[in-house]
Order: sequence, then C-alpha cells, then structure tokens
Amino acid sequence: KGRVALVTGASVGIGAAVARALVQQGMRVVGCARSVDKIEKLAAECQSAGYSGTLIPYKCDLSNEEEILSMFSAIKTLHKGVDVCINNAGLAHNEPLLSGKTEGWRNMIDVNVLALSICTREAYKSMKERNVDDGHIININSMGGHRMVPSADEHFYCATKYAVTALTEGIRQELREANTHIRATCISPGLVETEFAFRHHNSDPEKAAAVYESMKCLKAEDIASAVTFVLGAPPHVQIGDVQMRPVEQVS
Ligand code: NJP
Repeated sequence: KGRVALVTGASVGIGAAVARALVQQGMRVVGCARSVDKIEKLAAECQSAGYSGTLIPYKCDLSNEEEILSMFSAIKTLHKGVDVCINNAGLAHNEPLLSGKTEGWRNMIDVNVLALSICTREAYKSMKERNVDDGHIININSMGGHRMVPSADEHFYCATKYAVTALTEGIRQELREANTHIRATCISPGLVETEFAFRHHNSDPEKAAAVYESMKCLKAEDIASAVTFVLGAPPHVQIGDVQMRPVEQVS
C-alpha cells in the first residue's frame, strides 16, 4: 500500500489486469505503453470503482532507451522513485527462423529483452538511492522460456523468453551479492486469453482464434493474482518462478 509500482505494457491484456489489481490494493501505479489513451481509460475506470490507489498513465515506446530513461526521470521527479517493477510488455512475431524477418527479431529483442533489462537496472538504481530494501522486480516470462523444444514458428520468441529466465536468475544472484533484500521473480504463463496471438504481425487471425478456442485459457486476471501473491509473500520468502498453464495445456 502506498508503494510505487511501474507496470510496463499496461494498456491491454496481462499488464492492464496487473495494473488494476495493484491500484485496487492501494498502490501508486505508473502504467506505460505506446497506447496511452487505453491506460487513461483504465485509470478512469479504477477511479470510478473507488480503488484506493491510483493509476498514472505514461506514454513510452519501450524499444527506445531514451524514452525509458525519460520515464524513470519523470517518476523520480513526480513520485520519488520505483519500489516495484513489473516487466510485462512483450511481443511475438511468429515465423520460421529460416525465412523470418530481421525487423521482427530486433523488435522482440528490443522489448522482451533489452527494455526488461534497462527497466530493471533503472528500477534497482532508484531503489538503491532511496535505501528501499523491500523492492521487487517481477518479469512476465512464458512457458516458452522453459520448454526445451519450442513450438513451430516460435523459436525466436522462445529464445527471448529463455533470456528472461536467465536474466531473472542473474538479477536474483546480483541482488544477493549486493546484500539487499530486493527480490526478483518471474511468472511464466502458458496460454492466456489476451490480444497477444492476434497481435503477431505475421499470424493468421483464424489461426490465432483457433489457438484460443482449442482450450480453456488462463485469464489475464489469473496472472494478476499471481503477481499479488508474489508481492504479498513474507519478506524472507523468495519466489523464483511461478509456472502457470491452463489445465488442458500439455507443454
Ligand atoms: O500481450 P498483449 P499479453 N513499447 O499483446 C505492450 C507474455 N505472455 O498481455 O504499446 C511499449 O495483450 C503493449 O502496449 P502498446 C508476453 O510475452 C503472454 O498477453 O500499447 N509497450 C501491450 O500493453 C508478454 O511479455 C501469453 O501496444 C509495448 C503489451 O505490451 C506478457 O505476457 C503467453 C511495446 C502487450 O499486450 C504480456 O502479454 C505467454 C513497446 N514497443 C507469455 N510493445 C499469452 N497471452 O498467451 C508492446 O507464455 N508493448
């Protein structure tokens, strides 16, 4: 309660559900994405619902480091700093490796890996300069970041999520070496019903719809519950990874 959380990719899907849940719990949430109008709408909804926290919309293209750094400096000026950083923004361009486009790969690296790393570094800096010892970095990973054999056309996306698995563990070790109690966790969902599959630039909408119709998917709110569970764990408990799949999902 009263803590400042940054949620990246808060305009729709999992990020919007996480932002809403944290505002409901009384946090001051800076929600960022490119479609800031959608976050403004969500902020108004949270206010009319009478939630005790607030949602502060911030327009940021996470593939641009300058924009990320300006956002952290605005958060410092307006809200003193970040106590919780939820690296949620992510995307997939699903196409075969042998014929995929470099632009799509670069976009996935920029958002799924680099933006997550930059936000983590800046959030840690902010926590350290204010002696925040109970901060938390939560990375929204994927079951694809653990699967030994990625599904067809998802190889590059899974590679970026393998990076999230390695980075979260690396962050946890560095935090320990820095002798802080700031924690790092990743949450790894299987299929979640959001616009995600429909947003893959190269995916066929019918194929995307079929994916979601094939089983009873997780809801964005299920992932938000995992985030509030992780944040609510007693200070001595380190939750490394929460893997969540729909019951019907095999791998
Ligand atoms: O995705 P979606 P989800 N700069 O497409 C933002 C992982 N995951 O909520 O900028 C700033 O509905 C985008 O905002 P906008 C997945 O890998 C999902 O399902 O306005 N923001 C939007 O808010 C990802 O890490 C599933 O377009 C940028 C958000 O990202 C996380 O869950 C399964 C941006 C994407 O919303 C959230 O996914 C799984 C940029 N350059 C893992 N680019 C699943 N849904 O099935 C994108 O295993 N965003």
